Amino acid sequence: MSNHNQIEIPQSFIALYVKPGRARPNASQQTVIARYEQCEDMAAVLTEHAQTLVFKEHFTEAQVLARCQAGASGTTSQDRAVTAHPTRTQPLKETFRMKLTLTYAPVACSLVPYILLTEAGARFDTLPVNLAKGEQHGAEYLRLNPKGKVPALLIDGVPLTENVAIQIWIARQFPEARLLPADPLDYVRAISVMAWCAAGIHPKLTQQQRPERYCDLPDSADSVRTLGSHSLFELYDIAEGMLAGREWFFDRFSCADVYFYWCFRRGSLFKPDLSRFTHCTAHRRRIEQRPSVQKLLAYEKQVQAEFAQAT
Ligand SMILES: N[C@@H](CCC(=O)N[C@@H](CS)C(=O)NCC(=O)O)C(=O)O
Repeated sequence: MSNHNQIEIPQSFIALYVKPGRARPNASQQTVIARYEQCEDMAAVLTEHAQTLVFKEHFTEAQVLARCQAGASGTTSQDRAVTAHPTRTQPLKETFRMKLTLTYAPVACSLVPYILLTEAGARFDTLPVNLAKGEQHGAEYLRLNPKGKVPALLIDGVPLTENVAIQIWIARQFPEARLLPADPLDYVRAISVMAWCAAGIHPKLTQQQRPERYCDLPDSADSVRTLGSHSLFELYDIAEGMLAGREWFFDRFSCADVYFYWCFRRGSLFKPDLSRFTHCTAHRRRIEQRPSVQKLLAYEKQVQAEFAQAT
């Protein structure tokens, strides 16, 4: 179908007016053309809006589409308002129906996504994993994460692994929580800190916890730990410099703060003397005042108690 101005109406649009078993549209040509033009106008407005969200507000394409979909299918005026006038202050969680499940173990680095999801106001479940019992190596868990590690974030049942990737996903999925810096250079610098936590600091913590994975010579555990703690302290020295005179690693609280918080807290649980790291300690105190972290700490205790009871 085409109108007098040579606008081509796609067959897929015309098909919307053709009832099952009928060959012809149940509306006049004029009506279909008018509706199509209206849709084109709306699409132009939405496209401009979507481009602003993607390029200026750093929303992902999936978020923009989810908002459009929520607006098209939603019945509440609030949902419609979100679609018509998206702003960064509107809670995205209303428009997101995806089911999130975090595999979680007390004290482990899975506390990072736990805190970030809480900061984002996301609704999520946890799947507690008892690492001491080796549940991470069981067939059931390996089906979720063949690497046998926490965290894994199940997004509508599909697992996402690796802490850095999970954190970036959360930050992008819940942009209104501003969990990564908006400035492009600071954004990648924050990822640089997170990658350093994952690839630089984390292995030194594992060296304290599991020295036998580093050297299987008899009676070597203590020297493996001592060697590891020297390099761990060198890394804390670097963080100490980064945090000097600052509240957070970047202009505001971000994923980098939460990940380093875990790195520092986990190290402290081996009971070394950390008194020289005054900035890292102050950073830890600051972060522990946040409601999200308080919630995590209470939850950690609860799971620890449940695990203790189960043994
Ligand atoms: N590269 C992974 C490492 C995760 C990891 O090592 N998790 C530890 C807890 S902090 C774990 O699950 N350990 C169990 C094991 O190694 O058996 C990530 O960054 O997510």
